[in-house]
Amino acid sequence: MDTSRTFPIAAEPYEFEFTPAKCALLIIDMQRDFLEPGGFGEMLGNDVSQLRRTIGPNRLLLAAWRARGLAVIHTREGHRPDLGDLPPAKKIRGRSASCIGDTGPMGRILVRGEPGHDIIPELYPLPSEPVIDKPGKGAFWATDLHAILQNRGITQLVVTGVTTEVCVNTSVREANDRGFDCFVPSDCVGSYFPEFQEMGLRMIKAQGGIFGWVGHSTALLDVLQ
Ligand code: C5J
Repeated sequence: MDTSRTFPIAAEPYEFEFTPAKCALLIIDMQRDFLEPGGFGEMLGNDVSQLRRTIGPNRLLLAAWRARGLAVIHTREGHRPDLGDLPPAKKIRGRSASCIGDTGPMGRILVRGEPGHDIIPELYPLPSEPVIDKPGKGAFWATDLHAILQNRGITQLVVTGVTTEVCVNTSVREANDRGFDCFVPSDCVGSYFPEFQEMGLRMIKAQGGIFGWVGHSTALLDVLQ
């Protein structure tokens, strides 16, 4: 397969011109605290099965990307152990009994180096795959992601992960403003809330693809396999 070729991929609002050699798989925040039973997300009362259904499709996509030697980048949301990068507004938001930095079911909540902050074993990064530690919802803010993508000649992103309406949407919008074309496979992104899953995807593809394209992972796999 010639990865520098362009393949039209079925998508909304219209086909996505997929050029594998120029396209990174950006997997957002598939962290134990968000996805695993007994983690912080479930402790807050969320139904983690809504996120866990994305693990299988992400595994297939990740395997196909790796098999073709294409760029894979992972992100994790979290903060320095000294919490020096945690805005006070983010810490107190929600008036929850447990907040970022406190001890949760899988170590200190959203703190780098803690078990709950790490990526789920099913999608664990290879040593060659950059892991972007981000203090915010967007993958570009206060990170070196843009430089890494530019240095590899990446112009397109397939964005997967959780949650659809928060970190996936924020990262797609940041990427779009920086000139990247983003394709979001609907089966590889998840929200705790079905209505936000639907609206999060509709917002991306609305108005002629105002932030990007939405499709299904099988359309990418058909090209890569
Ligand atoms: C992510 C969040 N990853 N919902 N974080 O979406 O706080």
